[in-house]
Amino acid sequence: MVDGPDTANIGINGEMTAADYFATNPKPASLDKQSALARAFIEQHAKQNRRVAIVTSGGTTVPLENQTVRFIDNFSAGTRGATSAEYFLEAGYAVLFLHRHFSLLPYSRHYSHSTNCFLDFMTHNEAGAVVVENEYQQQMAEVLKRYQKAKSENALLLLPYTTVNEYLWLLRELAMQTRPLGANGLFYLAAAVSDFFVPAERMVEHKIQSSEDFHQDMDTGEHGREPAAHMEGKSLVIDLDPVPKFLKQLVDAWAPQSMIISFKLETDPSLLAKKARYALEKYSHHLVIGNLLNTRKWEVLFVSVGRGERWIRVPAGNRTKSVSGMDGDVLENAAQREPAVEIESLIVPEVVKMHSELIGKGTLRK
Ligand code: 9Z3
Repeated sequence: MVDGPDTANIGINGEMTAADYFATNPKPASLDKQSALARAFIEQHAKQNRRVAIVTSGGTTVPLENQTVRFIDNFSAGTRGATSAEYFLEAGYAVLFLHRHFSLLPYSRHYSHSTNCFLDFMTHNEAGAVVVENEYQQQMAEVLKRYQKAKSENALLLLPYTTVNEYLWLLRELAMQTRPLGANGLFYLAAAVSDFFVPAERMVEHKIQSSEDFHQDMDTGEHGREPAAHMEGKSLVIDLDPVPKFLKQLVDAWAPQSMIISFKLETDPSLLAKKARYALEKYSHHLVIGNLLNTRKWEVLFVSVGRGERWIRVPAGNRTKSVSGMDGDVLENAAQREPAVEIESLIVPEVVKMHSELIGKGTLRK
């Protein structure tokens, strides 16, 4: 174990601790550069006494090979994080946006992965110059104005990650830099983080061969543990380790002065409240926002110590919006239906209110 803030995490039942994790999984090559960018960003906003939201967004990958051909991924597109980031900026926060590479980004999200490709928003004018179609002028002008304001104030810093290892190193690094913000720092952990991973010591170097004629030897490595992925006959067998629980470290050691909000994702409605409550008790942070995969754009459950449990819902009458397809048809597929009101426009002001209350009461540790 290394000395420092991680030593508070004692492994139980032989589970890997956060300290062990960082001692045995390699620091990403991009970390120092990202860390320097974050430090300058935090310094600037700490000087201005501005609140800063550290928003995490999008899924994390779990590579199966060091020279990665195959990896495990999850569904998250980064909608929650990118949308929330815009509302935090609107509420006067600066936003450190820790996101999965190529997932949705604040502002550009309106045009990047949408039903229409960005080229569908464009046309030629009479002089042949490329311009925005008339029907999109107003909406695009509004988004552009907000985007340019954020840019001119240097209020949005985008830091990408891809693997769960990059995510964890980056989160820890940023968290430990938030001290100068004091109670003005807020963590909004919307990323869909892998629960299982391949530790470095169990990762094979080369592409796993599917053909029986080319099967590699099972290299047990210096720790004597078998590779996490290998072929057995014609089957690929994958045996993943649990990702150590980092929330406790974040709350107790890395950023104890910040407001911390985690998300809890479930698919079984009967488990959601129970699991959200459990997380709040276990990690003793400020707020758990529970959501179900299928209804996450319409309703979320706030669970906090001070305010108990309450649902935040898109109001009836704003539950659906027709989405135009490329051919102008209204899409009937429910999966492509969107609420007319973004639920993040309801979530973020509530979170901001709670943050103000915590700052006001002086309950955030310094
Ligand atoms: C969430 O629950 C997010 O709201 C979603 C957003 C990932 C559902 P999209 O990106 O989806 O808008 O498509 N994030 C947290 C998921 C998570 O990994 N939570 C951990 C858990 O449930 C706790 S930190 O155990």
